[in-house]
Amino acid sequence: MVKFVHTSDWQIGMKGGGLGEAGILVRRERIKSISRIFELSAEHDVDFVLISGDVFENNNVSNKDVSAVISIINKYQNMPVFLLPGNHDCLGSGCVYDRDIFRRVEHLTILNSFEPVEIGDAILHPLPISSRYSSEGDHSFLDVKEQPGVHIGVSHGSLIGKFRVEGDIDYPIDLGCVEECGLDYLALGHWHSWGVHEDSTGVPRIAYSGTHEQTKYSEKDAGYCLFVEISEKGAIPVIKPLKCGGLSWASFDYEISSGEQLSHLDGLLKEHRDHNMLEMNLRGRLSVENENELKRILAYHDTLHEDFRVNIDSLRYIVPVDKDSARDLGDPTLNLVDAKLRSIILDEADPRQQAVLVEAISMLYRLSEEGS
Ligand SMILES: [Mn+2]
Repeated sequence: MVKFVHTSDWQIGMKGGGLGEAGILVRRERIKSISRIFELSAEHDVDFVLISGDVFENNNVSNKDVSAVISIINKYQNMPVFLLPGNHDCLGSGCVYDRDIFRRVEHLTILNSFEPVEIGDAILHPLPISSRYSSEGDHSFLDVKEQPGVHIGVSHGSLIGKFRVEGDIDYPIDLGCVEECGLDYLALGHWHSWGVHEDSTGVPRIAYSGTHEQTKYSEKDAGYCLFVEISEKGAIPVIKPLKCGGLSWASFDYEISSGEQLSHLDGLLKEHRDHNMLEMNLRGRLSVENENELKRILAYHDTLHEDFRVNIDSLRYIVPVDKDSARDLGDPTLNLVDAKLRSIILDEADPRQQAVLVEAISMLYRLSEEGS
C-alpha cells in the first residue's frame, strides 16, 4: 500500500500577474496554501509528498522565498518530500536547488537525476527538466513491468493530444509511456488545472495536480492537491482532489440592454459576494442616463472583494435618439446644452464622433448630479 499527496506548480516568487494590490495577497496565499498541503498530508497519514515541478517561478528567486518554503517543509520533519525540478526551476547552472540550504533538509530529496528512488513500497522514477523551453520530450522510463513494488513516474510537461495550444506543446508526453514501461501512476506538473487521464489501456493512472493556489481568472480547477492511494502493483489508483487553495475566484459575463436590468445585475453580484476575487465582463448597450447608477452599483461591490475587476470594453453607452426623451437636468443652461448635443447626435453618421457626443452628454449628466 502506497499513500501520498501529489502537488506541483507552486511557482513561489511569481509576480502578481497584473492583479495590482491583490497580487500581494495572492503571493502570500501561495505560501499559506503550502502549509495546507502539509496539514492535509498529515491528516491523511501519507507516506510522502511528491512535487512534480515548478516549485519556484525561476532560478533567481530570493533566498527569502526559498526560506519561506523550507520553513514549512521543516515543520513536518517526519514527512518525506520528493521534489522534481520543472521548467521554471530547471536543472543547470544557477539552479535554485544548488543552494546550500537544500542539502541541509534531511527529509527533502531533490529528484535531480534519472535514478529511481525507493520510499517504502514505492519506487519513484523521476524525469527532471534541464531547460526552460523545449518542444521535445523523452519519456522512456525504465521497463518495470516485471519488477515488484508500486512504480511512480514523476515528470513535467504536456500530455500529447490533451491540450489545445497553438504551435508546439511544451515537453510533449506520450501517454503510451505508462503502459509501455509498466508504471502504476504518472505524477505530472506544468498545467495549472488538476485532472486525471487514462493510460492507453483506459486505466486512470496519469494525473496533473494543478497549481495549489489559483493565479489568474482564466484558470479552472486550480487550488487543489491530489491524495493518491495505490493498494499494490497493478491496482487502479484511487485519486482524490483535496482543496488547499485559500482564495475563491469567479468570473462571469453579463449582457445588458436596458437600465431595468441594473437591479438584476446588482442581485447577481450580491450572489457572488463570497468570492475574494471577482471578474465581470460586461457587454451590451446602456443608456447614458443609467451610467451613474451602474457606477454606484460597481463602487459598492468593489468594497466586497479583495479584487473586483469589470471589463467594460464591450459596453457601449447610448443616448436615446428620441428628442423628447431629454430630461430636466435642473439647470436651464445644462438643459440647453443637452438639447443641442442630442440634435447634433441625431445627424452624426460617424460612430467615433457619436461616441464623443455620448461621452459629452454623460459628462453633462454627471455635472448635473454633482450640482444637485
Ligand atoms: Mn512548467
